[in-house]
Formats: sequence, C-alpha cells, structure tokens
Amino acid sequence: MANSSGWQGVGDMPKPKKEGHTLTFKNKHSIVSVSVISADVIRVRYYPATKFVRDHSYTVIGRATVDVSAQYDIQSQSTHIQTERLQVQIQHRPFRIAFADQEGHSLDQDDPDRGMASVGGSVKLWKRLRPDEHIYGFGEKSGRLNKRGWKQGGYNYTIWNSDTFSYDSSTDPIYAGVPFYLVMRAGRTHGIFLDNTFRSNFDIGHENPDLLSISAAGGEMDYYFINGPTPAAVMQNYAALTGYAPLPPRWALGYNQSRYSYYPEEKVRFIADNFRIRKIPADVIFIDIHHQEGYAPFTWDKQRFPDPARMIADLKAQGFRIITPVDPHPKKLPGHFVYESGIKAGHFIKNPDGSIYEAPVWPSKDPINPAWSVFPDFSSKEARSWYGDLFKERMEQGVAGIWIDMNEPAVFNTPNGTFPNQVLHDNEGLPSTHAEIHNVYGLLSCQATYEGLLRIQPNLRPFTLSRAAFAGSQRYSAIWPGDDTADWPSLRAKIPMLCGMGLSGLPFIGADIGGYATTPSAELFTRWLQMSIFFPFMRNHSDIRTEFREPWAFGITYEAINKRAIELRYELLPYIYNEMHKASQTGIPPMRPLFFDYPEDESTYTLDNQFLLGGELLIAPVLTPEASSRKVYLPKGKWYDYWTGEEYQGEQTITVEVDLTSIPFFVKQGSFLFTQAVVQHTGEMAGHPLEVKIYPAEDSQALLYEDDGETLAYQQGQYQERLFQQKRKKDGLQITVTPTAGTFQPQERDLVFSIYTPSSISQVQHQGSTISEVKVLQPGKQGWQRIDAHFIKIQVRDQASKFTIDLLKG
Ligand code: MIG
Repeated sequence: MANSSGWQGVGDMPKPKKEGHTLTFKNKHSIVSVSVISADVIRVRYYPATKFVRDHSYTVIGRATVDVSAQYDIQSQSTHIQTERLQVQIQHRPFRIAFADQEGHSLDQDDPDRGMASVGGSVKLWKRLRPDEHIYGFGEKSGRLNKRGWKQGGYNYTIWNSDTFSYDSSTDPIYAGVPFYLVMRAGRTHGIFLDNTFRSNFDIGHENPDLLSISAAGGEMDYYFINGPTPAAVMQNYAALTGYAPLPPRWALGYNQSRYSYYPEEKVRFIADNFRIRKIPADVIFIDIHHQEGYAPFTWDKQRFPDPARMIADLKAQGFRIITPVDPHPKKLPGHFVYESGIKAGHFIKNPDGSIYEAPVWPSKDPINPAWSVFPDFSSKEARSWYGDLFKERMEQGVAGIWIDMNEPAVFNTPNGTFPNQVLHDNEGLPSTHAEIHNVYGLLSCQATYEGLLRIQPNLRPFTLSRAAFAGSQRYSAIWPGDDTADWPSLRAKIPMLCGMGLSGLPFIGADIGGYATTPSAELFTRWLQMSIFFPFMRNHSDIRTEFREPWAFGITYEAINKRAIELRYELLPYIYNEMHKASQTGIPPMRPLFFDYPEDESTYTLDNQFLLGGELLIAPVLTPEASSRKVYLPKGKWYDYWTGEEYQGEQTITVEVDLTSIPFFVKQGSFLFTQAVVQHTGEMAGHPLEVKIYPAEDSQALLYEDDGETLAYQQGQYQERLFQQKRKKDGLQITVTPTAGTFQPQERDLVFSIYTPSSISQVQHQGSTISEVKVLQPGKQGWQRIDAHFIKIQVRDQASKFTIDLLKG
C-alpha cells in the first residue's frame, strides 16, 4: 500500500516460516524476519525485496543465539512470541510489531497506520511515541540530554559523520553518530538499535508529536529491541551485542596536554619541562600534524623532529608519553612506502570508472610539495591489515598511541566535506558505494589502527583517540567531540553531549578543555578544566589560531587553581580507573546522567547540568561566569559535600556557595572512594599509599580492581580484585577487605582508610590487635589519627590476604 508520500508499506503477510529462533515473513515485495537473540533482545529485519542480500554487520559482534527458551504461537492473523522477559505480538495484516514486558505492559510498538515502509531504496519505520516517554542517545549530539527536546518540541537527528569546525548547540550532525536510543517511561527503560550504516534519521516527535520515525537512505531496516528494565540493563544488553570498551592504559586517564601545534622538538620539551618544574601532574603530550613532513601521514619532519626516538625516550624518562596524529589520508607521494605499498596491493578507494579516488586534505596544504591524498578502503579486511602494519616504525620509535582525525572522512573539495557518494568500497566482499560505508569509515579506520598496534605490541594496551565514531567504536577508541568553541554555552553543552555518548555505548570520552576553535577567558578555561576532571578522558587541546592555554598560561593565580584541579584528577585516579574497568566488563558508562542510577526519579529526566561519575560521585560543575553559588539536585539517599563533609538528605535541591576555586561534587552515603596522594604522573603511583575514603551506611561494599596499568597481563589473571566492606556495629564499625580474584600484587605500600565517622571512636583494631592513636601518621607505620570533626584516618600496611579493622566507640 503506497501512501501519499510514496512510501510503500510492508503490507499483508502470510504465516511465517520458523527456523531456529527466526521467523521469516514473505510477500510479493517484502521480506521481514523476527529473531529472538536472547530473553532480552529481539532482532527485526525488513527489506523491500523477496530476499535479504546478506547478513552482515560492522557493529554487531554478539548476536549468536545462545540458550534461548522462547515460545512461538503462530496463527494465521498473528504470531505471538514469549521469552523469559518479553512478549512480541506480531500482527500479520497489515504487518505490525509490538513489544511488551512479561506482564503484557506495552513497551514499544509500530504506529498502527504506518509500520515499516520503503521508497526508492530508503526504508522507514514509524513507532508510537507517548507523551511521557523520554528519549536519549544517538551518539555525539548537540542540544539537550533528553531528545524529546525542550518543552517537548521534539528533535530530529541525523546520523552522518561530518567535519563541523566550530559547531554550536544547533549543529547536527557532527562527527560521530550512533543509531541507538533509549526510551525511558515512568522508570522503565528499553533501547532500539538500528544496525544500518547508511545515512539515517531519527525524528523524535518533531514531525508528529505522537510518532518516532526511523529512516535510512538504503539497506535494510535491521533493528534490535533491547530490554531493560533499568538503563544499566539496556546498556549491558547493548554492549553484549556491539562490544565493550577495552580497559585503557592507566596513563591515558591522566592529564593529557595537546595543541595544534606543538613543534619543533624544543617546544615539546619546553612544555614537558614546565609541567615538571611547576609540579603540575601530566602524563601525555599530543603533538599535531606539523610533526609530519609536508603533512604526509606516517612521516616526521626531520628539521622539526630530527630524532623522534631519542626525544620520546627522553620524555619517557620524565614520565611523559607522546601521541601523534596519523590521519587516514595518505599523501600521493610516489616512492613513499605508504603510497607505494597501498597502490601495489590495491588498497585505495576507487572511483566508479576504476581509477583511484583522490582528494585534497592536509597534504594539499604543504607549501613545498603539495599533493592530494588517497584513501585506504577500511571496509576491506586486507586493507585494514595492511594499514595496521604501517604503524610498526612509529611504535618502535616509542609513540604511545595514535590520534585519528579527519576520519568522518573529511576532504576539502566537496560541498559536504566528504567523499562523493559514488566512490566504491570493498564492503567486506560485497562492493558498495560510499553511501553505505561513510558512517563506518571512522569505526573501521580505528579498527585497522587498533588491531595493527596490537599486532605490533602484543602485550601492550593499544590507545587510539578518534574523531569519527559509530556504534561499536568503543571496541577500539576513545572519542572526542571535535572542534567546538570557547564559550559558556559550549561548556554547558558538553555535559548532555558526553552523557549522550556514554548512553550510546561510548564510555571513553572527553572534550577539548577550554573549547577548541576560539580563545577562552581565564575563568572559562578554569571552569572547563574543573569539569573535565570527571570526564573519562581529560585533554587540553586548542586550535592553532588561539592563544596558548597550558595550565600556567593565564597567570599565577589561575595557575595555582588549575594545578589544584589537575591534582584532584590524580587523587581520584584509582576510582576512575576502577570505573573504566567496570565499563570494560559491563558496558555501563562511568560518566552518566542522574536518571541512569535513579530511573524512578522523574526530576532527573531532563537534568543536564550535573552528572554522575560511577555510582558514588555526583558532579555539579560551575557553568556560569562570575558565579557565587550553584544549585545542585541531590537524588534519593544521603550525600556528603566532598570538601566540607556536610551531610545532605537527597531528593532536594540545595544551593552551594562557590568561588573560582570551587569544584562542587558530592559523595553518596555508603561509598568507598579509592584515591591516592598526588603524583606527577601515573608512572609514580606504585608504592604510594592507597587512600580509601569511606562514607559509612548501615552496610555497604565495593570492588576495587588494580593491575599493572599498561600491559595485557591482566587477561592472564595478573590483576587484583578485592571486596571492601563496611558494616555498622553496636559498638562501632567494621571494615573488611577480602581478595576475590587475580594474582597481581601491588608494590608494598600503606593503605589508609579515611572514614567519615561522626560517632566517637576511642579504639581501633587491626585483625583484633589494637592500633595506637598518633598525632601524625608515619609512612610505613600503623596508626590512626583524628583529622577533623568528620574524619579519622587509619593506616596499615597493605596486604594480599583478607583482613579486618574494627572501630570501637568509647
Ligand atoms: O582540519 O590536526 O579536530 O583537533 O587539532 C583541522 C589539526 C584538522 C581537526 C581536529 C583538531 C586538530 C586539527 N584537525
């Protein structure tokens, strides 16, 4: 049935054929299949033809149906599927699908008038949108957290990765899109993932307030219904399908200093020396495209960097890692190993007439030897493996990670800034045009790079930072949201944007501190830095046309404030690392909006000026100029101001006073906050005390994961996981630390418990024997000390075996 706009609906379907856990429906012009992937995940495929082309995905890596028990009731007019947790009701005439929970409460359904349809190769699906449904996700997106939009005006989001220099809060699409969203309604959540790489569009009640429509410019309507009921459960199910972010090297979680552009070598050394002399902690320096000879990827400019290996070794001795960009646009340089080997093996993208596609990007701006670029076809397995091997020399020189820019892909000579749609890709054996590969070009460039680094250094965790991304990019890269501007709206926009990325399965994220394209005021820079302490990836980066903005660049008053902010990052590193480890196991993003942990609290559904880092910390950054106070919403439970120790009852909005040095954040009752003393870089951490801040509840617990921070030995069991527990007792408090897994042993060190305990403690015991109270804790010695009205500290030597500490009231 064609409607007025030409869309041809799926129409009526006869009874399906059942094969395994897949039901296939066919009529003269359409094929639809519905598969049970697990008790929580249902896959729907629709193609406007009598058969599917092939079953292939660049994103989904885990859809093998395992141990599913589902019942199928196939009637002539309808089919009903029941899994352990979901019901799927399929109406055959016209074909419509509805999803419900096991009690039959409706979760998601096709619009009864429209359902799925196609026109001219595009596919579209209209779903019901209820007034109280809140929508989140779509990857890196501007605007509010809740994609219903401000006052439910509705947004319309496009997935088409785009180089959007100096974008603002209304630009869409930008660099990285993920065709996945969560629906939250009255505390219950589910997700929809569209596994289609063509340009797609999600209209969230914009065109019609009662409809959410999904369309793609080609391919199948291939989507997954992903059950909750909690946001965490949706993310876990989504990660099982699309993969997990690997555990990053710990140094990458330190402070990263970057600039377009640090060169020559003396400048890089000057930056490094300044951090160390000024005692501002830092782990990584990013140099930019000027390190290359004539902007040719995989080269070094011999004048600017005469001996990269030596420079990198010297900086390593100072505790710095060096990251360089390698943009995926090889220069057309006859004689150069990248160009020659790629030409020889046929790894570059071709025009429809079979010639090699060339376009101007950075290498065309070389004043001495300008040349256009050629482009690896990352959609070919062979090209990916060839490309990954190109990094050998660079890694041997000691480069610690690869920064992948311009991989939307971006070119300089087309109106939309990317390849023409007609260029041809291998598409893993089924040749296709750029229209199909564009959105995964970034993802696949990261896969090629990541896998190459892993082959070259099989025992080191690869690090890549990418600008473009798609569903599944979490498996290979940290992502930063490109070139924004240095203004207050842009600062504020980072919270919903990064939270939305986390909700789209990308946990390892952080934005250019200060805003990229323009120069921030000292105050704006400081606020941005203070907020970024709590972003999984923390990097200061700026455009070549802006003023330098190292933490000391704004004068001594600001330098001291900025230094303190970076020190706090290092203090929190054991906690942040632990959260990244959890993300690597579960898919749950460390940086997340409040509704994620408090789905029953409706006042969190549109809250996008504060966020959580893990379950323990609530961050309320100062987001306005010359602020003297900020309002903070605290959800259910008891919360403690990290700085003052003041206790607050949740479910209220409080006002905290702030000045330029303030970094408002709150710790939840029951938390174990794993911290350390300030070090200048992560290489100094070993042997320093681990300080565990405990905010006792009746009883609570937390797992702490530790390892060597850098190698893959953890995959062979070389890590240490311990369970920290605290329990209130009649006569005080008991803390227990129990090793639970792994063989790794941290270097000998003190373990300090910093305990929030208003009650009067008079005695402390370690394994039943009394520890003496001291005025000052001495390194290496047991003791306990009263700090202030709220805290006492207990210090013991850390030990591999289980132990108990008792705090006894007088
Ligand atoms: O066309 O490498 O977003 O971070 O500094 C600009 C130079 C190219 C854009 C990136 C930015 C980077 C810059 N790049």
